[in-house]
Amino acid sequence: MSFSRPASHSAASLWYQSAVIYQIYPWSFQDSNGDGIGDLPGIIRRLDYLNDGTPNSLGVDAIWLSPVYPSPMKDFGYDVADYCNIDPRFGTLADFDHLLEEAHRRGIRILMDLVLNHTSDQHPWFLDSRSSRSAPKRNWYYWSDPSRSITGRRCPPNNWQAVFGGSAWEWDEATGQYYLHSFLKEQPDLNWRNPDVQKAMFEVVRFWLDRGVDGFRLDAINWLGKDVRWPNNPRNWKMAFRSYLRQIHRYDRDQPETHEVLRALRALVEEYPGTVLVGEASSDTPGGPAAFYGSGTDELHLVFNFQLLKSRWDAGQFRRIIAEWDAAVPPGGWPTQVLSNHDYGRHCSRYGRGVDAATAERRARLAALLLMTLRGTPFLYYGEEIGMREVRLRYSQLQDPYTRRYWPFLQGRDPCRTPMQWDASPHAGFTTGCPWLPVSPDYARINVAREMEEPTSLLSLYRRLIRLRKASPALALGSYRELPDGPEDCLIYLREAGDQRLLVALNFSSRPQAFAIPLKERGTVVLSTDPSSDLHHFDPQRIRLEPDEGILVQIE
Ligand code: TEU
Ligand code: CA
Repeated sequence: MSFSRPASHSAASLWYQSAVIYQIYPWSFQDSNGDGIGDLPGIIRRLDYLNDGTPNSLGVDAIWLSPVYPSPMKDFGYDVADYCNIDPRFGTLADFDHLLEEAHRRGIRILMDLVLNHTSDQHPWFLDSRSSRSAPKRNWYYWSDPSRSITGRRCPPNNWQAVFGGSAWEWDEATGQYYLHSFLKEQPDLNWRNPDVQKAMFEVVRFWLDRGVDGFRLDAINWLGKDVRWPNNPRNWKMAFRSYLRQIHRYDRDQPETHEVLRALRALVEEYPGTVLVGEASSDTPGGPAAFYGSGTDELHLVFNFQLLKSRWDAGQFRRIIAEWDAAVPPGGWPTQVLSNHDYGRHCSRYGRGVDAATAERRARLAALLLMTLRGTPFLYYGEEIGMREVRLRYSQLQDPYTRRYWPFLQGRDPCRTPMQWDASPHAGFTTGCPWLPVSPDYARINVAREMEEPTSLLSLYRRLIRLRKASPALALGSYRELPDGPEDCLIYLREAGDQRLLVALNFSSRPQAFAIPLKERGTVVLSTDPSSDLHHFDPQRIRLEPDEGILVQIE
């Protein structure tokens, strides 16, 4: 079952196209030493759950590990103070090597989260940079003189806003200049126009690839370039609660040099066959996230598309987004599919908002069928497979500065970052200590142990879908073709590879749907999301879907 890096570029290098990738938020997956914080030894203990080579396990092929580097944890690891080590909260480099070895032994690959745009303000590079205007690393970050108001008062160089609120410029008294931070003031932006920055960061990439890591999730890539003439951003006249959304981000990100960096990074990882780069770009980046595939083979292998997870639950919206994304990815690139993550929340809560519990449960099952049968690499967020919900928290329980700043007006991010729910023991088996965020009160019902034994549980559905996907070239690598002839509230598509043809029919409505489609061949229903369904024969002239039901059909 284990594997090693391919000797050269071959089909094995394209492993990520048929893989199912699982995001672990290390703070919340499994604590092993009772401090209430997840850690690497804890993840090792849970690898068999992720994939032990038998149908009992979830069957995922790779883990994307949110940052585990030394960090002051102002942004829970996305403020990196040392790119070539492990934060003591999570363990040691030896623990990491052990995790890598144990994962590889099970055929599970590991992607690290690489935060290119900024470091922690406690990183030695920034401590040097801010030490004086003539410091060797002064130009590794963006520094600028203040502007002056008409009354002569000192002001930031321009109107740029930080993603997490307030000006994107922080005054540094010691050297009498401002420095730029697109996110928190504790996350100063690196100056990627400086070749020394690229050189240093590429040494970090080699450090982890030489250790055997299988790739990287690249954080906030469309922020990498800035217009260093510091022009003001134009106003965005749409009403928005956050000051960041009241600007058009024409100059503080999305600059051409980002593509130069990504092409250089791609060239580097090509020296390590089988390495994958998956980029995170904001949905409103010009040209859409697909722009970061470049020609298809000279920038990133995969890029997240957040349109689906930002869309309301509507067949027409989903139909349009899926078709646009499928067409946008250039040949040589490969789509991704994602419905939940550590920033944008859990889809079970999102699609369950405003409907009764039974409908929410049916929608969660339908979303699982959609995610696992679309064309493109599916990314699962830890706990999504058991139907974890977002947790209502009191202000005093909040940890994330972004969530605290906008609470209670915006849901924020802590509610989707609560501990994994393993079983019905105290703290859901996540920790023997006091968890850093509270475990959801529904853990006695929503947990791995209970659902593992329940054949009709959501976990059992995900396990079955992942197995079907891995056994089916049409699902893993086949074409996507929508069949537009069904009801408006239904999404119907074909996945085809060679002589294998699979049809998926999803009823996004809570009404039964009975209809015909102009397909000549009949089929066999392989799976329904409705546990009570005994559907077997499929007749395209007489299709019937129960409310919120989806079916997977093998076409004869
Ligand atoms: O996210 C970038 C990003 O766009 C998100 O910050 C999003 O805008 C925000 O969470 C509001 O929903 C990446 C990481 O995924 C995020 O966790 C980090 O906080 C951020 O970069 C800074 O590194
Ligand atoms: Ca711990």
